[in-house]
Amino acid sequence: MNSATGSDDPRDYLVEQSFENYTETDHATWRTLATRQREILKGRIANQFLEGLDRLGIGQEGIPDFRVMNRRLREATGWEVVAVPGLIPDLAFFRLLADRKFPAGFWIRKPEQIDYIEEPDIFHDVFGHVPLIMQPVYADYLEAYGKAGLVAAEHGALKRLARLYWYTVEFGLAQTPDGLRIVGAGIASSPGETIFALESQSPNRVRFDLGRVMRTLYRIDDYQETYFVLDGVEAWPSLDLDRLIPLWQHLEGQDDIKPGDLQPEDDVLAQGDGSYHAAKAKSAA
Ligand code: HBI
Ligand code: FE
Repeated sequence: MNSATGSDDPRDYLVEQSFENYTETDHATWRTLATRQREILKGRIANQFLEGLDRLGIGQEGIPDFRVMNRRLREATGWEVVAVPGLIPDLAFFRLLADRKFPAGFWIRKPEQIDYIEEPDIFHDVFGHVPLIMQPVYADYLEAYGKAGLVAAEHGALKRLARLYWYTVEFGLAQTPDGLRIVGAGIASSPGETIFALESQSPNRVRFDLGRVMRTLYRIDDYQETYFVLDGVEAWPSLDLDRLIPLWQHLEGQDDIKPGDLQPEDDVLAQGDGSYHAAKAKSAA
């Protein structure tokens, strides 16, 4: 993620959602996206995510009003969503999470950008991220992530935290009794990646390991070459600082791992054939 640079004080970025200012076109864009995603996510997303959507009342009616949604969220886990204009600097982001506040872009993509946007909008941030924050274990993980981020900044370990977020919160998969399921918001808000992450022969699917993930580079421009798989929808890694600080020290001597590379110690659930990215590289050459 290319985060913004600027003040580390989250208050400098908070804005009103200004719910009244959305146009009928904006609500229609939300409905199109939400209807399509709900359909495609059936049997592919963790049940807890669908439950979260229902309990939040995030549906096909249109863009959710944060004032209404936050009442349900506060009641469930003590979290709330706050509106921001876009990406904010890492430290401001961590401070909000540590305080159980999730920053969400308030704007929605234009109809002509329906399938691809560069910066996260309200559909990605709210539809993709907020349903799981209704789950106490996930809510605790995100708070711990924010707190760990503040410490990482003092240990030169910000890139470790960014990779962890990427491969869990954004692009995580989880093993469940019903099979492999999506838990990452970046996947859950993208129809193409919903199918690709679970069904394509191309990417690797590797059992989650905290140190391994913190060494792994990621791509922000396309589908992932490797997905990491948690042992369950509630099996978010523990982020105790007593464990993280020695881990970061240990990782300092180790090379980064390229997005598509496998390691001898990996627990490989499915080795990808890399065909998707190979074809793209060829057509670009
Ligand atoms: N800002 N609004 C917003 N949303 C994010 O997901 C976000 C951010 N700033 C920084 C950031 N993510 C990541 O780079 C951190 O997890 C490291
Ligand atoms: Fe996101």
